Amino acid sequence: MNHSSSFLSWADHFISYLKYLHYRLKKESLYHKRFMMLQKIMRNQLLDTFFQPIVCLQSGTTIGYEALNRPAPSKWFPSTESFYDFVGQTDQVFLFDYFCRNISLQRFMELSEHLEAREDTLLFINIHPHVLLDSSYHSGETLGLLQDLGIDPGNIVLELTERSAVTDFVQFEQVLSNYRSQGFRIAVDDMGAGYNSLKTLVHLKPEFIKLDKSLTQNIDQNNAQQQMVTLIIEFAKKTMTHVIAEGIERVEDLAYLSYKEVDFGQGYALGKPKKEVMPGKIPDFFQKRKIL
Ligand SMILES: [Ca+2]
Ligand SMILES: [Ca+2]
Repeated sequence: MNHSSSFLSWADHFISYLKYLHYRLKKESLYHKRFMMLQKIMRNQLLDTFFQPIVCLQSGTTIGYEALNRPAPSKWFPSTESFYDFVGQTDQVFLFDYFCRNISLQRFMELSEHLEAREDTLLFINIHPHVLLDSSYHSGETLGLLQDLGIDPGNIVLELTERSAVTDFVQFEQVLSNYRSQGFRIAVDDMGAGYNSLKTLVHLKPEFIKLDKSLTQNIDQNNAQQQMVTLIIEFAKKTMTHVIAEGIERVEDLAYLSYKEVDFGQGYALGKPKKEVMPGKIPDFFQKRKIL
């Protein structure tokens, strides 16, 4: 190799290295900016809480609401999903979970005064299963906040929502029984998506099973979904568990799921998530169709 070609090869390496450094700096600076934004969101409560009604498919009564927290779209987080993905990469998961839980409870109390049967209304709160398992997390903190706000733990349903695997079921059952003894109820969220398998149902014995939209949407046209949902409904009946079908947007899905005697439903066809606490409704034309 002559001098000029060895210089060229060295220069190539050097340029690649500079490019790599540039890429890393850019990535780190993006992370840093996003992290600062997350801190700002928590500090200044820059988060909207939406309440989506959960409706009894037979009577049309709203039994409760799921609290959904979303940051306003920003340059750093163009979508809610990108925001939650980022939170999951940081060491702020527990803190953020705690922040969301508190803000959901406070806002629900502020906004639900007009409800007729407020004392019977349930509030569904998403919670990361690992938060419950963390030894430094004390259930007493949530209880204390509920007491301050005048909420009975019996009105709170904890949705175990993260699509990550629960592996230590023995420990988890103990933690959940502690919560239940305080009055909380448990829902297994996104059933049919990710890791929430039938095994989870057997071990966690939830009071509610929330069927993921991947099982409920277009169910009238999909035999495999119908078989799976039928199986879960039968299991639920035998174990005295309530089923909530999520993602109901089409009247055909609503018709199929109420025909199969699914207890409750959630989705745009019954009520969109709103910044106010507004009861949902079975569409009028659907009610009429049922009578005819
Ligand atoms: Ca949920
Ligand atoms: Ca869900």
